[in-house]
Amino acid sequence: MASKQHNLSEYNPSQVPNGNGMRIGIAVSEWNSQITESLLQGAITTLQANGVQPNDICVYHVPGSFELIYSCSQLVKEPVDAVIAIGCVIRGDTPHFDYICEGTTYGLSRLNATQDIPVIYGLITTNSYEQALDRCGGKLGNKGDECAVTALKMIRFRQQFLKKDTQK
Ligand code: DLZ
Repeated sequence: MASKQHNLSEYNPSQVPNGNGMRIGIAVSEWNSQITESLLQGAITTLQANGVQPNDICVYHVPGSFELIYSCSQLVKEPVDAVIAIGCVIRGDTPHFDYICEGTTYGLSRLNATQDIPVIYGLITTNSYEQALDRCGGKLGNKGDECAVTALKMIRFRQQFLKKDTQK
């Protein structure tokens, strides 16, 4: 959460699992690309800072945030341990904002509820371009960093259950 209390880039490294051997798929929207590319760089830097090998990070670009649903639904079928969805929707003067935010959020939520691989929500939804800049490396940190940390923690979460299955 980005707030006065919490910066999106702050995390406790001792609580982040080592990502060596973990494979991450990332889908990135081309809309508002200045923002989404900064989010992507944040995610990649933080994944690598926590042990993920560069060859284990697979990045795919899609036209807009709405296409994150389809692309992530395909990525979860690939040999990856987690998928990060990166997009940025800025409120304009059409209802598109609400449709895209709701549709994308619902689509990604459904993937999390129905598929085995965690899908991390890296969609920034803001009223203004400035607010988006604040969240992609500006005064509120970088949501890409937060997504990377979340991906590693969710992979560890899942591994706990995989271990239990093999012990049966
Ligand atoms: C159409 C549209 C609009 C108006 N705004 C955004 C936006 O702010 N952020 C974004 O990622 N995508 C936007 N799009 C494009 C849609 O996500 C989608 O790519 C198109 O509707 C085609 O399916």
